[in-house]
Amino acid sequence: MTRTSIAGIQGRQILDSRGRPTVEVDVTLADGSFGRAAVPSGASTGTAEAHELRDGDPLHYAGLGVRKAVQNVNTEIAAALGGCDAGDQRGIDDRLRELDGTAQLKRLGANAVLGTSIAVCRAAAAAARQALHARIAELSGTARIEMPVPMVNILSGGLHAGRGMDVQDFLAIPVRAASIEDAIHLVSRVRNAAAEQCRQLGLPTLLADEGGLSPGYERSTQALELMLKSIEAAGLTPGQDMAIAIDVAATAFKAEDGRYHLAREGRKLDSEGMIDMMEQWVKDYPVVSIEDGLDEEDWEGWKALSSRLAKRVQLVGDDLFTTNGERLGRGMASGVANGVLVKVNQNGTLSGTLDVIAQAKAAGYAPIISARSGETEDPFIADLAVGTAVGQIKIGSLRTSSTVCKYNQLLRIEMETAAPYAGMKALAGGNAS
Ligand code: 2PG
Ligand code: MG
Repeated sequence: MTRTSIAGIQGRQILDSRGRPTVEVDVTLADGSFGRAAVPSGASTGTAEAHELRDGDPLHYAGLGVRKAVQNVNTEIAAALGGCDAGDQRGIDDRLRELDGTAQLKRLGANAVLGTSIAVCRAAAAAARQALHARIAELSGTARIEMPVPMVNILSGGLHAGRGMDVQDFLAIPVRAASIEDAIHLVSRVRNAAAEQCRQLGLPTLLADEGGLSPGYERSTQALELMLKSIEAAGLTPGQDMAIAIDVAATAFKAEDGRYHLAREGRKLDSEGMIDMMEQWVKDYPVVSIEDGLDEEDWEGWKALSSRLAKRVQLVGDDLFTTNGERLGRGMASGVANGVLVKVNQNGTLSGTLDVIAQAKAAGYAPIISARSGETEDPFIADLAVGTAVGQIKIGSLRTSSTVCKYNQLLRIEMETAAPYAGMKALAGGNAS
């Protein structure tokens, strides 16, 4: 036993921002140091994601309970990791994977495994009297930390807003901010202007899952027009001060017939048609980043999309890559995309997530740390984005405490470290200026 040996692990079931059960884990070390972590959960999920273990008991939270995952933390995981050195994050994460024994962490549950992995990291940071971002910088070999450029949800559709719009998210990127503090302030003006536009147009102003607005437009160009108007109404210049990102989340509307069903718009498009539509967005609007423009298994379509647009915009794989090194490697080998969304719970462990970030950076792909649409008050990803210096983060809108707690953590870190704002050079696809 040393000072940083794991002395206790305790899991519990808590609720996420959608009121659904999720896993929280506490880790205590021999010297009394403590770490706690809560696990997020997606709605538009990729098939290759690590497995979220749910009870399936219809009488308990309609089958969404995570009591089995919690039990796995409190029994098998606690027994296997008791006495292990929390300072050896890689060793802990390897042990967790080995104990589970399946590629997608199906047996113990990725929620049980990830909660433990992150709580261990926090406890180790506490033992070393280190800030969490500093601990992560050490684990990832980051020489110079940076404050990430936020990609902030303004308008939502898809599975985050009752399919009110076909496309899932329209986001704002503060292109010309001087700091994260400045960036958040500028986006706040846009978010408020968008709400005011909706009010004036008689559109709903109730919040979607990530705190964005859901105007329920039939066509994506209507949403893009609203984005432009909101940026202008905020006193900013579209493209110069504030650019636009889109998460199409196309996997959610690719149908059995192989076509993309834009139900609200009343159109069915093949991959080529989707690519034409995206190209038009880029021509007509200051769109600098497009995520999941095509389905997670439409590799041929992705190749065509990438050869058409990768030099002009950032093309991000979310469902496509699912923070999975093999899938990212396949994309790299075939020239697919130039950016990768990084979600800790898609991967399942902190070390595995850091590996994917390193793999992306080595190949010139832009990693973007991302929250899920079901979040908790755990601000871990703020420290992760700073500590790995990926340069970009996608959190959600500037509403609700599960989202705002991450922005607030970024504000604290900026004040404490005076780390420079990454700026537009962080984006892939010829956006650097
Ligand atoms: C996404 C995320 C966050 P979810 O698609 O990128 O917006 O959503 O967590 O539902 O997968
Ligand atoms: Mg996405």
